[in-house]
Amino acid sequence: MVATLMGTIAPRQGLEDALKSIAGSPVVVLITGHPDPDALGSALAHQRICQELGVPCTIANVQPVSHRQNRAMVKLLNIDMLQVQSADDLAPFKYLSLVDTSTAESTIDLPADLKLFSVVDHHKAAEVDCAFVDIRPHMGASSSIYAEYMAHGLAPLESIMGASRVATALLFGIQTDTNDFQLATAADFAAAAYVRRFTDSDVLKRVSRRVYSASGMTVLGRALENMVVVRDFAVAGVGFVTLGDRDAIATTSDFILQREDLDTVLVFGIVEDRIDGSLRTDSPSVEPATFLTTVFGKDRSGKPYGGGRADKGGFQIPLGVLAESEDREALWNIVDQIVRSRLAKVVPEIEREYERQHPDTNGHHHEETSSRFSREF
Ligand SMILES: [Mn+2]
Repeated sequence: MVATLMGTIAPRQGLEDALKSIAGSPVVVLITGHPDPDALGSALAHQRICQELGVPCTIANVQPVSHRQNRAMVKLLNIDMLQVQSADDLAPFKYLSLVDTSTAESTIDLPADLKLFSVVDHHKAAEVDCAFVDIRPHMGASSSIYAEYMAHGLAPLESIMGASRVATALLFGIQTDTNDFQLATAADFAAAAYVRRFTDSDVLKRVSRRVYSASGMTVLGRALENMVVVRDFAVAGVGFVTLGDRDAIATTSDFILQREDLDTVLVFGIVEDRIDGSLRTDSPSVEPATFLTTVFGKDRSGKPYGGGRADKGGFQIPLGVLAESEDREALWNIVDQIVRSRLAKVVPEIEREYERQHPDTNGHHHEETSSRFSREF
């Protein structure tokens, strides 16, 4: 309880007081982006604390749970979420609580009378103004912060019904955001140790197991087939990928990086109306954000296409009106060629290697590849 040293109240007490002051008013925890384990764990804990204090709380999301493991977590822990399509769906709520972020979902307009009530996060943020704010960038996970509230007596896991659901979600959140505890601080370990006693080991084991879906393996297969290697760098285009499989691009990149002679891997495909890609690197000299900006530049508003905090090394480039093209084969060929020529700025040998490794570029191998893409979608 660091804050007490400064003469202010402990965060746990601050949240309790703030929630007591709105007892009976409906709160929504609207998850920003694709729900991940840390956001889900924090949201469940927030909901449980609200219930304890007589505040009705609903967890909601706009964007789908896109990662297979996260879908398993939602299913195995019975996490009930309101799928929000438009501002109307949020009309029943008076207050908005944000977890694991300090910015609300931007893909929908929030109702004007939905009031920001609380922010609990571990990402650095600009000043936030609402009834309760606890932003601690030194913590490895927002789930660690919520676990700490509970350890300090706010809806303690010892006393609440269904503690194992909340505890398991929190542990999974901490585990995921700290990269299996490699990045965990002493406070994260303390939080994890507290929740660990209440977790459901069977669920944890089932959720943590890394499994490739059939479609994920298809994406991986395409990447291995189309991969071009220049020294320790590899690039692989995977064609069209459905929104539900977009995480396969990142897992494919992770997989290829395991090849011993490679230290930087870029995998890209077309997801809906954009190029969606993932850069993974072990190289001490490659900084993903710089690499991506050098290769792809910035958008019109001056923002880089990649380097978002949610997915380090992930990038998205809108295709604009090109996305409307009905000739998917032609569209893919254009995208594939553009990415390669952009990469040539950083890896000049890429074009030559591509020709060498794909000698049939304008011939039948190419058509075969393309027709496989179009057959699938
Ligand atoms: Mn987080």
